Amino acid sequence: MRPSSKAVVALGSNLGDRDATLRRAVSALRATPEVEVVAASVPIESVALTVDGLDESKPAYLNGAVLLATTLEPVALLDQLNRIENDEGRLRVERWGDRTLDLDLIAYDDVVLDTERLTLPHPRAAERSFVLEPWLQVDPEAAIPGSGPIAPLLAQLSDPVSRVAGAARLDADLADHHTGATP
Ligand code: PH2
Ligand code: MG
Ligand code: MG
Repeated sequence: MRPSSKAVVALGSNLGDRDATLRRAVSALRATPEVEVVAASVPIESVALTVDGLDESKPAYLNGAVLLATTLEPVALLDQLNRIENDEGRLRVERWGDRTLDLDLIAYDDVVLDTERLTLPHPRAAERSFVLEPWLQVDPEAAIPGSGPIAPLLAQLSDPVSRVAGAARLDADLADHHTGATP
């Protein structure tokens, strides 16, 4: 087996029951062979960022991040993220538009890659508090290849994020663990 690599995945949802969707996604990651969820953030709330900038008239996002240990290669991991998005019945109308679930591979070890399907590290991660804030929760020492440690990067950003009062970490066990069994 390949040695284990470290990967960061950002989660986002701004349609439907956002919190439940993110928690199901973390459960699905945990259930994925060759993927271990090492740490999960609490959910945070953020104003929707669109191609035209922050848009308070759009439904707000819940965002989070998980730190993974995986023996899957980056594209194989991306396949699994896309599978989970599809299993969630991901609904997306336009680029950067509203969506039920978005799972983005943000970083994978120190890999730098630019292909049609996958760019690593994620090219806009360093500009987004809604990515860096939960990432800092799961990996305080993290750095972005080419941009440096995430803590000072986050300190420079101004897109607003807020904690959800009382929210448990996204990997806290679901009280309601049956999926799809009820009509
Ligand atoms: N994701 C986007 C576009 N805009 N805005 C927020 N607040 N959070 C997101 O996760 C997000 C977004 C594209 O993936
Ligand atoms: Mg995204
Ligand atoms: Mg995406």
